[in-house]
Amino acid sequence: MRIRFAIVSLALVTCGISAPAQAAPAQAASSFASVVPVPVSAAPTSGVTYQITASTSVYSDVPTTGNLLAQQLRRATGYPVPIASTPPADGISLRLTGAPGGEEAYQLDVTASAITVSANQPAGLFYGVQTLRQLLPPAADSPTVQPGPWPVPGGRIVDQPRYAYRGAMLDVARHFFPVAAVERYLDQISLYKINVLHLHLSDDQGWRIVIDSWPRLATYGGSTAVGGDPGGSYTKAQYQEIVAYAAARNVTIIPEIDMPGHTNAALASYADLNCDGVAPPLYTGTDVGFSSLCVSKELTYTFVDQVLGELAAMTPGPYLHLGGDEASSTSATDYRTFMNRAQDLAHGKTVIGWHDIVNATPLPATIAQYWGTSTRNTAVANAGRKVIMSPASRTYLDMKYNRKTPLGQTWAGIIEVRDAYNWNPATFLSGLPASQVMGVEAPLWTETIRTSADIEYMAFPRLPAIAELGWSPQSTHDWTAFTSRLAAQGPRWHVMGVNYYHSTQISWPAGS
Ligand code: IFG
Repeated sequence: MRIRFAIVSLALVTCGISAPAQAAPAQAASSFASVVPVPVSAAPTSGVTYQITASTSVYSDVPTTGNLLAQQLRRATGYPVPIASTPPADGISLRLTGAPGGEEAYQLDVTASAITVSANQPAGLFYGVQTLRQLLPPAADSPTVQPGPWPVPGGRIVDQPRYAYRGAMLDVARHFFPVAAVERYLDQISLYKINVLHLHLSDDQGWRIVIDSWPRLATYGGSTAVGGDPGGSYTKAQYQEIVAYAAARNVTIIPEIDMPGHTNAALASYADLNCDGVAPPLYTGTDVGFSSLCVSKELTYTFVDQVLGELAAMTPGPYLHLGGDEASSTSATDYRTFMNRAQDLAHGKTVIGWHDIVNATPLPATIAQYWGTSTRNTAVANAGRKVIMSPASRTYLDMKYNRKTPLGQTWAGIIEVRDAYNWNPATFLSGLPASQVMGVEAPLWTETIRTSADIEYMAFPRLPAIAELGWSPQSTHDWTAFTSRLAAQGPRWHVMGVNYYHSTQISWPAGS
């Protein structure tokens, strides 16, 4: 439709007739039925609407969250939206006065005269605001001033998450993404109540974080990328900026240094790290499983200890991810020896490993991240530990949507939106007790992904599907209902400039 319109416009313009201005998408009024992830309970009050106006102010018991909301509203409405020093009778109040549930629970009340978000902890307040954002017209997410009106439908929402761990992973090793691109992704995933961003910081093709005691890791190991594309790495200050930006959006950063495999960038940077003392060349291909740290050298453990020490010191979150996947060039015995020692070098952090780690002797608190394609893996099911569910056949955002998708891979299957949505994290892995499922995570590997537009094309609309599986009760799981909630996100993504894939499984509103 849009292409035909463009051609007609071009024809009109070339013969001197000015084309009619393209109508902006009509102010798609949002409703309680369009919130993703779907809330535990949502009771609209028919006929009641709160209007955000030039006199609307914001009060917040948590200044960061109040400021984020006020800044967004100022940007889109052009109204002053001042920060009030006490809860305004006719404005928006974010209060730590309690809500049914835990630290991420919230209650949102919208009446004709005021909006109140109440929660037990700052996290819940942030999530109540994300829901409020989705009740506003999509234009409220515009980076530039839009005409109103700015109605918020009246009613009450009481909500809390199913799982505490609701993650996205970005592989910044195969291709490097600057701070601004990571922050853009943080803006997008936190709107859907994702609370973890796992950064895959090292691999065969690149090392992406400065380590003072091993400087060549970043300067040399970070100098390239897949296909010889530009490299890059984060200074410690830049990493801290990402951590702070994430924290303001209630996202915990989990850094991953993959080991003992996926280590060519480190081995290329320091000859002494190699068993034979010879540094391999930098690698810009996309093979996996060909590299291994030298398990028999004591220097290897000094390296791991110092790298993890510096990483832990700049990571306020409770987790370090040690990778452990695809160690095809490490013998089973060496793998056990190495992973068992590496887990003791996590400097007080809880270790997460790809589920291959169950082949070593994981510490009791060590968490396994399941990335298999199968619903059967007895070693993981019987491991007696917390599991993060990232089945590649459902959650790997680098899988193509269909055979024609220009980006991505197909080894774990073709994943359309319905495939990403239609599974249950609690029962996917047969034999795994539901109580051991800690949550879900959607990894985006970047062998074929180079830009924010590429990230968005692969992550949207499938990441919101994973976000709903992580947040909403299993009882609300319904593909048909989800498709209409997801369709309502299209106009918002259009306004935000999110380069999303217009899946043919969804009836996207015109102009979105
Ligand atoms: N598997 C590898 C990743 C990446 C991926 C691409 C894991 C845990 C294939 N390991 O997934 O490094 O190459 O889809």
